[in-house]
Amino acid sequence: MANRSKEDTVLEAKKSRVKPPPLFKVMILNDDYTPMEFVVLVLQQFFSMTREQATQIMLMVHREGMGICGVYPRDVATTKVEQVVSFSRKHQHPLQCVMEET
Ligand code: TYC
Repeated sequence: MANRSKEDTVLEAKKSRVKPPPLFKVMILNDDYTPMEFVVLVLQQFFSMTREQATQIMLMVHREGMGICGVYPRDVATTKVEQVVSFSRKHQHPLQCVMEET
């Protein structure tokens, strides 16, 4: 090996033994009390949606009962849920936000 040229070396692909990190869906749930405008604001503020996207998702959740706001690694999803719940309680709205592994 000491005097073998670099061109003779074959690099074989090695199977990775690590799984990709799990991803989590962050979802909001419908309720009868949180104002539609507040939900639109939350989606714009915490999920970087345009007003149009946020309005579409809010109306979908209003009709269907729940909807996905985004998909993230565990720590990011956890932070989103905490931010939405804390902001909603601060404004005295019961909006629920949960996460679930994909
Ligand atoms: N259903 C609420 C209303 O009629 C609006 C709403 C939409 C609340 C989506 C929560 O996740 C929600 N004011």
